[in-house]
Amino acid sequence: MFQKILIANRGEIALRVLRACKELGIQTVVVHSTADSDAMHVRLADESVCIGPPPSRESYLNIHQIVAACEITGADAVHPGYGFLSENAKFADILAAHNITFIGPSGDHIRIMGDKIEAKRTAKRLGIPVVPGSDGAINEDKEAKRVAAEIGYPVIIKASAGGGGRGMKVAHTEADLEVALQTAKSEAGAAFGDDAVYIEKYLQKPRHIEVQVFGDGAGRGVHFGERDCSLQRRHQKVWEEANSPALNAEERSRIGDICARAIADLGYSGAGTIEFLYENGEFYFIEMNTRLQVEHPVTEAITGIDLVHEQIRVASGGGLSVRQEDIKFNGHAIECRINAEDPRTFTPSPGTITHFHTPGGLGIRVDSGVYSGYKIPPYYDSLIGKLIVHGRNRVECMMRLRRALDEFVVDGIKTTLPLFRDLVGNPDIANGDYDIHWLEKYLAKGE
Ligand code: MV4
Repeated sequence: MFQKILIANRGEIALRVLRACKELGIQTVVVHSTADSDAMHVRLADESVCIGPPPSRESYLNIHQIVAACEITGADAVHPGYGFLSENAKFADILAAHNITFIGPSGDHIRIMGDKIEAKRTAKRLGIPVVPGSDGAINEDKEAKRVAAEIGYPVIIKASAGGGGRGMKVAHTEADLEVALQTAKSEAGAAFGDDAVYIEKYLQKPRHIEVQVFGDGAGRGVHFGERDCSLQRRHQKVWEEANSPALNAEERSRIGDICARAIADLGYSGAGTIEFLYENGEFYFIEMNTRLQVEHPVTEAITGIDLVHEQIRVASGGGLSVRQEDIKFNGHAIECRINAEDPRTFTPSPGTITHFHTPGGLGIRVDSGVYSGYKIPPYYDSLIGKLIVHGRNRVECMMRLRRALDEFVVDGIKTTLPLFRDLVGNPDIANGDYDIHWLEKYLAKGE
């Protein structure tokens, strides 16, 4: 087991990882920018190293500073959290070259999944169902027209270096295709320095369902069920739940088993998420994330398994603590992302939190690094906390969520709490009847 882990992140996820380290008796080091000196995780860590000024590029993304902090403190592993360097293959490789363990998959696995064309090719080879479309990159209008005619319109053109919704163009008819292809290519070239694009059938009303997987790096793979992350705005998830209200147990274990087998065959190590669009009873792979995700607590709630403990165990060579048959799904969980934003426009609202009171009681978890009197710096994302509620079934979970939202107090700044208070009273949400466009339509109506 590791002696000392360096946490290369900030905010609620830095605290989340710190808690797991403490439970496992592992010493902790956090690195932070000058804007985060007052952060809770900095206070709670055994050691902290200030690695630079507020801009992420000069601190949380500064590989040399982080490696230096490992050397100075004698950390033997790094947990990257999510965002920042968590899916940076070069970072994983550099740590390996310094004999420091990256708590995550190999640089090569990160690289494969970062290239969305290669990721899709790999998924297909491993028996994962993918969205119909081109087999590789598309360069010529003629090629694009041939593929589009074959799969049928509408089609979507995506950047291979994109992901997470960046660099996509929809073509509804052949007349739209040339412009869509050229725009997609030039935008991809400008944004990512790589203009490779591919084509897929455009699914019009899918849900976003993702499967939590884990590999031990030695040929074993398991799945921890799925999360439904359809409720989003501009590709920012707002509300996530497990299980998906759209799936039955048979569909869950069918797609889960396919994913677990694929992860085993790939020799993948650590936590991963295989993302699907789900429409008319079919799953279509779109991307794989090679990190722990923001919404992992809903999976922890329904499985009772600490996924950060598992990440640390696997990275240290101790293997997974569970076999597939040990993983049972119990009840229902919902996560609300509490952002320091206007609840309607989502404009960031940094500033001082004058009063912070979190709900409690059975089935309630709040992951947050903020406290009364804390000043939210304006340099980073606006997530200030996550409310995760568990119940024996979805109805109980929703009742408990409504009560927890009533108890939650965040004064001094605007937050997304009022949006969630509206959503828990909405009949579509109560019925679990929503797709990836539901929230944006709801917000546009201004209900
Ligand atoms: C799609 C799609 C429809 N059809 N692909 C957006 C994020 C990126 N991970 C993939 N995305 C989409 N890919 C096909 N073939 C619609 C989306 C999409 C979306 C996906 C998941 C969650 C929210 C979304 C919002 C808009 C579009």
